[in-house]
Amino acid sequence: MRDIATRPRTKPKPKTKRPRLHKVILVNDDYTPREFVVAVLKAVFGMSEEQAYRVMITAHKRGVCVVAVYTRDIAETKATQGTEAGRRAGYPLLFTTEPEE
Ligand code: TYC
Repeated sequence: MRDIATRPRTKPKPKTKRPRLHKVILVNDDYTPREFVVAVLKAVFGMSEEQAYRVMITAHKRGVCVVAVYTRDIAETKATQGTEAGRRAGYPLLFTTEPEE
């Protein structure tokens, strides 16, 4: 009787790839007060006053600024929290996400 293979002949390939990171991007607008943007950056992203001011003023001048990078779920949650905080206060503040290359 011939041998019957009971085990796979090749080792399973270990899945060690790190998950792709996603950027959270702050988008400028003409209506949200600067201090409000700074307060949201501090509350949602745990930034200091100085870090938050720098990110806010960069978005204000250039149109957008990368706030931070996270795994996809966390990036999307934080972007939603920031955008929602603006919406609740009646501002068009917008955070978006984008996968890193
Ligand atoms: N441009 C806004 C103002 O002059 C401030 C602001 C900065 C709004 C960054 C949004 O992502 C933003 N009041």
